[in-house]
Amino acid sequence: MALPYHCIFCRIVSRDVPSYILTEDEDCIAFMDINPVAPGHVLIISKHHAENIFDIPAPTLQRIMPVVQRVALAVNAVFLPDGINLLQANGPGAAQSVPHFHVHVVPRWSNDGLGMNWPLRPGERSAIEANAERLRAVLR
Ligand code: DGP
Repeated sequence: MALPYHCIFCRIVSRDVPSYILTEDEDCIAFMDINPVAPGHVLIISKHHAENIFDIPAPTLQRIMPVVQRVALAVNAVFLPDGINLLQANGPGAAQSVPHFHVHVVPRWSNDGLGMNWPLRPGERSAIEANAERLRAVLR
């Protein structure tokens, strides 16, 4: 498959752009994020150019997730964070800045000030139920 030349992550896959690669296999590459929000912030990207969760083939995703787990275990062992967030953005409304499928492994420390946490507020039951019904209709 021809790689979109304009895609920065495809250029990392083809080694036209250097990166701090940690591990790779047939389906994915894990490398250090160039704009880390914390020490040990890693990206796992598909080698295949899929834009996001909507178009990555499910079998590819299935093979990538164990690599995400391996990287998370390594980040946990090396940086000893208080926790780890996996983050995977889809579309501009979700602040996806690189339209090539990737998963962030972000080590977290209590009170690290990262704006990824939200307060737990109970939702309105009738709205939750109505939304569940709309989704079940699509998932059926
Ligand atoms: P997102 O905004 O969720 O699409 O995340 C894209 C991430 O990719 C962002 O944290 C910065 C990182 N990034 C962008 N360009 C490069 C690059 O050329 N090299 C590396 N290592 N990371 C990059």
